[in-house]
Amino acid sequence: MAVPPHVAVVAFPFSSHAAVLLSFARALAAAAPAGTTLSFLTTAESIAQLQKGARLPGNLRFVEIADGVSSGGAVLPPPRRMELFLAAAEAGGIRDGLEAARASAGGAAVSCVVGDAFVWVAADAASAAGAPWVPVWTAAPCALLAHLRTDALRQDVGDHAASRGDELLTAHPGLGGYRVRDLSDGVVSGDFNHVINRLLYRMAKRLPQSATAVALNTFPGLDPPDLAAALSAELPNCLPLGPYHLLPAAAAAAADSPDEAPAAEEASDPHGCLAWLDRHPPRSVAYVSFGTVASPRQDELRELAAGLEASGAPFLWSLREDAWPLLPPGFLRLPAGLVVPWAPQVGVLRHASTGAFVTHAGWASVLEGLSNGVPMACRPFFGDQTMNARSVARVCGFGSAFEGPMTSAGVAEAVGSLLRGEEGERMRARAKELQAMVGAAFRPGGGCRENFDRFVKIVCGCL
Ligand code: U2F
Repeated sequence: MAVPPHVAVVAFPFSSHAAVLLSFARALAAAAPAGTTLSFLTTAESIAQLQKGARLPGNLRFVEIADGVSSGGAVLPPPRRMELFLAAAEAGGIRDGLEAARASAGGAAVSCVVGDAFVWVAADAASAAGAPWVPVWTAAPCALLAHLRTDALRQDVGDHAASRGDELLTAHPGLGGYRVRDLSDGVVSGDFNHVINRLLYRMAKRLPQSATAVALNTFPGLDPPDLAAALSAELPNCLPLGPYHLLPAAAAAAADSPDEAPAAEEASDPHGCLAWLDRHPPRSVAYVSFGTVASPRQDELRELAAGLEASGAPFLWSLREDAWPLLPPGFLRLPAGLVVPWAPQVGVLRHASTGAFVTHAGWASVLEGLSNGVPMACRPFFGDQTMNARSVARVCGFGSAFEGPMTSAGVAEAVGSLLRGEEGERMRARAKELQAMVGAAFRPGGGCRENFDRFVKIVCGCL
């Protein structure tokens, strides 16, 4: 009798990455053949965070891996903690994790290593264990292509990133809709030695050599055809099967395991965001969030606050509590607004009252907005967010983007336009069109469903 698969899923335990990958792993757990074991490898701190969410399915377990931090690490800045984690992972942390996974699965060796592409060092551990490596890319395909093409882009742009900022990258197939200035940090400009930029550069070298397949957080039809073609030319088995946040419910429904579907759908709402939205008319509310890392400086926060007030629209703002004292006096008591430290974002974007999204253009947020047909105004801060904002505003056309810091007039104008303007109506129509494409891609026989089935077969050794 064939040995059942044992799939290790390796997380990048920072920002929203681990939560996204866990949701991906839940979907795999629901779709994998009976008897499959899944081990989710992440650090102790990340396990503690993730355990606050819904319970794990029976065939999925956490396995702790080293964070590389000696005592007192909690006070280290995130880039330093990332460096330590990656060094530990490369020095045997993933290999030891695979061994711990084997031990906790009654001796069943890991048969496949799936994982966040950021932790590309898992490719070596997988190879040492004789298992394929199947990375999951959580950000946008355009950013991945830019990383894969970094050497060519650097050669083209040279030291002229600033003076050539407005030039379109028409010489680079798939990137012709983006300007030099839109490229992610560390591709042709920025600090090439920043831990994330070094990681992405090395990752891009390894993906084409070592990946068996690559999961992409997109759906057929979202990206320009030449972008999809350029990625497929560089990477084996590129599988667009996102938005990832929709996978657990889709996989549970396909597997007919009703107890998994609610866990994937419901997020707790301790601050009453959904009840507050219930009290507003359809498409009247602007929802504001800048994800898990970005935080505007005080002057910009105040501009944003003034702009929201001036827009006259009701607003729901997810803002970390440590930033509340930076808001203008009395702002937290405005009757038009609700400021909360955390919102059940997917539920908020799905709510009929939400009409506009002011976002940092983190890729998960962009997909959550578009899959609910909500147009958005993007204020990118770092990393891939500038490319994502360009995708939203120009390449795909379902929103607008601030060029630089927000001003109160700019915010009032952007929010007013999204909620009431003709231009906003056009962007909403495009967002709805894309929402319908997502719906079709996730129906039986749809592109994402088929690609996810293929992904599961590759990972579980059935292909
Ligand atoms: C990094 O992104 P972030 O974590 O900053 O942002 P997103 O990719 O948009 O993910 C944020 C997630 O947090 C959730 C939200 C998203 O799933 O629904 N969330 C929530 O549930 N409630 C809240 O109040 C606020 C957020 C990075 F910074 C980006 O540049 C990358 O694009 C991204 C993907 O790699 O990772």
